Amino acid sequence: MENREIARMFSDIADILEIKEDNVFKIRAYRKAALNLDGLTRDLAELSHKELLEIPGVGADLAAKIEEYLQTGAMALHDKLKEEIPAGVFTLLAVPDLGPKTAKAIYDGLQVTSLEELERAANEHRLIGIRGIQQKTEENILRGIASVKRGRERQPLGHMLPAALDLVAALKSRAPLERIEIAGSIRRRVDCVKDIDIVATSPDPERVMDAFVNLPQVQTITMRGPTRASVAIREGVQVDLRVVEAESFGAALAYLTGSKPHNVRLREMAVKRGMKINEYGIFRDEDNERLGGANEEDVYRLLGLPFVPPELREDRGEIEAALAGALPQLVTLADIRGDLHVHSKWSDGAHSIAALAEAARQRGLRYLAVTDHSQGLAVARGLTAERLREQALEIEAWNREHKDFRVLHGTEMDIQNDGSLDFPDEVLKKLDIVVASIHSGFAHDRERMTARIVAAMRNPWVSIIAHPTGRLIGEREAYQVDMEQVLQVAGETGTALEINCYPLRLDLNDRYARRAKELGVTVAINTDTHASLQFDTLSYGVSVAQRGWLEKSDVLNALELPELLKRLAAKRKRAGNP
Ligand code: DGT
Ligand code: CA
Ligand code: ZN
Repeated sequence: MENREIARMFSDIADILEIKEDNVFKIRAYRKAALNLDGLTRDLAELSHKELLEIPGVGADLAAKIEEYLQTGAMALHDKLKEEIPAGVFTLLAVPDLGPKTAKAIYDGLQVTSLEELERAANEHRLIGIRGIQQKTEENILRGIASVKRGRERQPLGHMLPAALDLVAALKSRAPLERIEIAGSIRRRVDCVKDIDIVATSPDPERVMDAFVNLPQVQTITMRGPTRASVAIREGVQVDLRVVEAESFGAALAYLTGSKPHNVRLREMAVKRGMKINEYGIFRDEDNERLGGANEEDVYRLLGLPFVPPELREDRGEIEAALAGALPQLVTLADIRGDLHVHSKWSDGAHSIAALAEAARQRGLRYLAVTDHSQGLAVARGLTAERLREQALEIEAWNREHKDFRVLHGTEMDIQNDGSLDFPDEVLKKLDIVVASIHSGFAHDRERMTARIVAAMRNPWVSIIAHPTGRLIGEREAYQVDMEQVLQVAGETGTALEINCYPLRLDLNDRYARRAKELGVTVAINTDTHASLQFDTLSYGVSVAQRGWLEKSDVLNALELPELLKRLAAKRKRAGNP
């Protein structure tokens, strides 16, 4: 997949253009395209020219640049611009919240060219005064440096899972394999992972090793043995492959899937029962007799446990639940009936309402809510109340023609900087659903941020809070917010909270999703689609829900349409609105 590289190049171009004070619209287009390429679940090389143009932010000009890179492996504009800016500036740009102009100013003023030097300068308060930097900014920069250092070691699941699947497919086509599985944190669907762990069986491990280290994705070979090898693919991502005996496959898979704390618990249980579990199998202590290990189920069965889904293996109570026969019936992708956060051409989406509905129906969904941005969000061409009324007519007309699928009319209403909502109740009450979210004022303190969200939830017409913490994995930390209070008020007011499926958001994360369930808060798993390809990201949101122990009944958009409509009406009724 070239998606990541091209996204990075676009983001570089945007940064340099910003330093050069070029056209703001051009800069914005590159940034938007970069973000959307990053979140794409399909390989850019597989997309037609027409499909490229459907990616938000990608017009003819940027599509040509993508094609140029796919054909030649280079992008002339990127290379030319990059020569104009000292490399040290790019190192600094990796720090979240450090804008291009500030990075350039720090570089020019202090000759700082590495993160370590930047950290020292910030600790010695030498940044204060540069382009208006104050102590608070300096603290933010230090936090940013810490997150980059962590980030160097970890990558979003949205990048790593496709990369891992890509490797497995390539290996399957080049070597004789019997079984092959991705293990480690990727199999557990952790949102941010360190490396790729793969386990396989083969009649000819040597040939598998050969094929593996010679894969086109491989950049360096770290280690190569007869049944085990480690390589680095692009961006230094480490990949470990082990070929094991068929009789050990299940035990090796369980061992390598982890998590480590989960495995420790399993081994302790085994010891108590006179057994030993390791990556080769499950053995009886007294005579070392092999009891199982070919299949992962053996491990759990021999411990007297039901199979524990990988998403739960974190030692967060799953062993106790398994022992008590109380593991959750996790929600699955097939349970999802609709999508309640979708953008059309009316604001900043790529597709018409009809096209979105058709794409959603083809994926087996039965309804979707069109929730274009509200007027306050000018950059996303937010809708005024007047435009919203026009949109209602189009949706009504569409629904009259189609009986097997329902388009709900909604809005993604901006929670403004001062905490007020972008539409008055008279506008909101005409809609089927209201999604509210924060798109500005990320720097407010915890109290103010929490108050903004709480106020939105107390409005009887607000159905869902979208991407409640605002994080972008690897790019932007969550804003300061008291999530416990947000979750409590969501429960009190009957407001749903979203798990946003966009792979760099996954917001709520797994822990907040679990807390939501504990508090009886309903969760909506929404794609925030801006182009119909993005419906494919639903699986990422479902994974987060699974890691949060959510069951079908915890998920708003797992409801059939009539029940959904009743549920949406319930909050309004509670507040005395018919
Ligand atoms: P990460 O950090 O995202 O790669 O997370 P994991 O869970 O994939 O961790 P990793 O790659 O270090 O190891 C893969 C699995 O192998 C891990 O989940 C459990 C197992 N494992 C690794 N090292 C140890 C160990 O020292 N003891 C035990 N019991 N298991 C280990
Ligand atoms: Ca791993
Ligand atoms: Zn949205």
